[in-house]
Amino acid sequence: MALRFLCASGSPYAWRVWLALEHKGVPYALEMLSFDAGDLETPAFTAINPRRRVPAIVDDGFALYESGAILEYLDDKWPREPRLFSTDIHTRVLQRRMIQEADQYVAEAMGKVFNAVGESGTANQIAEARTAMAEELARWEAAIAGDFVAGALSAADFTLYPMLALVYRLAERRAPALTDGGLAGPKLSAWMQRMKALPVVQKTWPPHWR
Ligand SMILES: N[C@@H](CCC(=O)N[C@@H](CS)C(=O)NCC(=O)O)C(=O)O
Repeated sequence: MALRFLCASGSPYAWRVWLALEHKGVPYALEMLSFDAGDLETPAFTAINPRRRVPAIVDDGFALYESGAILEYLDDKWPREPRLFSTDIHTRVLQRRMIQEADQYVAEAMGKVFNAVGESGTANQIAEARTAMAEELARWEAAIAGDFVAGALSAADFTLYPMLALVYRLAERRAPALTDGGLAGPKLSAWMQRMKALPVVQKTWPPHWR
């Protein structure tokens, strides 16, 4: 039976797993859930993830949530190429570090963006969110050395890209001031273009963004 992938359109955490599944060519059955329809509140879903969040997978009866853990599981269970994590220890640990940095620091700045573009968001909050995100992205700008964030295309790229794509989409639709004057530097902007052009990214583009 194909692995069940429980996803929701636009979730950067779910998109990370979707990219990983496609990249590795793992057969999966996509179950697109709806936040608005209450799909994450059903007993069937909470039995899989009591935290009521996407993504989650069920592989041969084994249920797993938390996108970072799911990526590790996919690479361990299907260790063939292409890999999500490098076989070189130093590159691999850099990829893991970057994932932790994205989940902590980029996510924190992303939360500020979310609050700022919400119903009760103010111009001041938008300016503060922009500063926080720009400061964070400057670190990534300094860190990028090649075509991808750490070595070959990896779990680290699949983690960071959906977060930044979401920030840019929110800016475009709700608060252009967020990206005024350019939020990302030239290397990170070029990386975003490279990521967007990848067939896996095009294939998994959030359905409601199309
Ligand atoms: N740390 C979790 C975060 C997952 C998460 O926050 N998912 C959000 C969507 S982006 C969610 O399902 N939220 C539930 C809701 O909004 O009702 C992971 O990496 O999987």
